[in-house]
Amino acid sequence: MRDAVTTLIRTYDNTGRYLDQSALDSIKSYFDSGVDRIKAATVISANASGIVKEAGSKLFEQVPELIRPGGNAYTTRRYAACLRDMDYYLRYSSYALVAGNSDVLDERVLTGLRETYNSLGVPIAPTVAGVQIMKAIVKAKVQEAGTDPAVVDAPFDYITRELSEVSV
Ligand SMILES: CCC1=C(C)/C(=C/C2=NC(=C\c3[nH]c(/C=C4\NC(=O)[C@H](C)[C@H]4CC)c(C)c3CCC(=O)O)/C(CCC(=O)O)=C2C)NC1=O
Repeated sequence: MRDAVTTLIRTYDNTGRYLDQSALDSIKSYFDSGVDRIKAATVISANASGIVKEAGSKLFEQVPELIRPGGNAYTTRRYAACLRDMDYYLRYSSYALVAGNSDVLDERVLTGLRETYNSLGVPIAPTVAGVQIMKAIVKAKVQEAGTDPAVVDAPFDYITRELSEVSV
């Protein structure tokens, strides 16, 4: 599991190069955005269960067939599994925010996920919609807390891109 700095150092060390201007700029931007990313992670940690609950309600409002007979989140067990998955995406996004890097998402969340979802008939499009709804809720809360919400995008968009790619 790597963060922005270790990833960069590894890349440069693999080819025996000193850090160049582009590397140093990207490390600087990692430190410059650090306070905002940590504040955003703090907002997530403090509101996690509320964020998941609200995002779930919004998702099932938008795609009500998910929780009707025949829907993938129908039955208490599958409904709970769906919210638990949303909670995974939120928690690991908060780790990725702090790390300034999506490596933890690849390593702990996304590997093999599409295959699992496909074999269980978990629909990707509404899952991705749920991730984007969580992003919007987190951004609103981060903004309310007086922090630049732009830092929030990266991990949620990464999950969205990686999941959508393989679904088709
Ligand atoms: C930390 C990394 C990690 C992830 C990401 C993860 C996901 C994950 N979600 C699963 C199931 C599931 N995931 C969902 C999710 C949904 N169904 C819907 O209709 C919605 C669109 C969506 C919620 C937004 C559902 C309903 C199941 C249960 C499916 C079933 O058993 O039939 C399963 C199968 C095993 C199980 O039920 O626990 C896994 C492995 N597990 C992990 O360890």
